Amino acid sequence: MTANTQSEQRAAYYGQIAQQKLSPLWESLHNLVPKQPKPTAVAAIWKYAKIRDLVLQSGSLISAEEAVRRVLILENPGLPGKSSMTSNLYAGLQLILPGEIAPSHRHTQSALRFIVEGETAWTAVNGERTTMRPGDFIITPSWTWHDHGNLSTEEGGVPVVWLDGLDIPLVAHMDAGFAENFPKATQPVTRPEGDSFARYGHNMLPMRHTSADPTSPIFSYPYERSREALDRLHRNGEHDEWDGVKLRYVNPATGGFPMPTIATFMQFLPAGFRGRSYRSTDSTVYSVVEGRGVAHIGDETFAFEPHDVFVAPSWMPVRLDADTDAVLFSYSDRPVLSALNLLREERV
Ligand code: 1HN
Repeated sequence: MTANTQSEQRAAYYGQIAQQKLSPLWESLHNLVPKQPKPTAVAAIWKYAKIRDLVLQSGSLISAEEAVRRVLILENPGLPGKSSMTSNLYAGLQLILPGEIAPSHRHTQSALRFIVEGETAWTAVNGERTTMRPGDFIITPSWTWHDHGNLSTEEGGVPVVWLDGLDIPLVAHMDAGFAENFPKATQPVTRPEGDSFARYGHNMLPMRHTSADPTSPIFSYPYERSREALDRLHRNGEHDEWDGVKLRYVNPATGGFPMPTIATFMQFLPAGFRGRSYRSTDSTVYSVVEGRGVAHIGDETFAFEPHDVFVAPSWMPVRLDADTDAVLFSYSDRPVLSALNLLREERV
């Protein structure tokens, strides 16, 4: 039998079996069971200096009310049309102008806000509002009402931009998305600002707290506190050759990750740091808070500065260099990999 007739016979056979909703495993086995992860997402960077004006321009094209959420999605070039940053995670830059409200709704997707610029916006969850300040990491737990606003111009409002991180692709893959709108634009405020931080933000828990909620009861992790911890550890001589000084955010009631699907981290790299290479099966999105440096991800090299966002997909070697003292926030799908016993790490 010639190669040609064989491939014709197979093609005809594949046509026949397709009519019975069948497909030949031997044609796809190598792709289905790769020797190591082959992420479709690629390493990429979004330079804030190039996109800031475009984000602000969206403010004159559509109101927050009409848009519901006025966001430019950071779409991974390897996942066109998928509104995704990685296979499991979403990232977007949201703009809210003075006087605007982003109306209250809830959904099963978990969200984080990492504030990029502006100090006059608030977000509300569970009847509590918190002011959003640059570098703060704020949680919107799954299925909680949430609305955002920006103080009016009379109070000195400025445009506020933050990075949204959600588990949208993961929840879509699980077919577990539910959403609904609150009957009014904003939810009632029932607790004073700072209430959840007083209860949960001081290495203490309310006396009769028993919940093992996988989502942290801390609503906002202020930058001031995280920065101070990194600074103190650096001055104490803490220095990891891969990470510099790196801390993970926790749910104080469980010691676990702050959200069931998303882990978050903050790290300090001293000026002159030349990090060693590591890789992991979680995919990580970085947001630069302070300083300048270079991220080497796979075969790519990205110079970074404050407010840039870059992504390291699963199993790509990552190496970080800092030209000045630098602070990086990052989030990943580590809790999911970990829970499913799929987390692998390699420090070279
Ligand atoms: C969402 O609810 C927000 O509440 C931001 O600010 C981004 C992206 C997709 C789906 C829901 C928000 C979102 C989102």
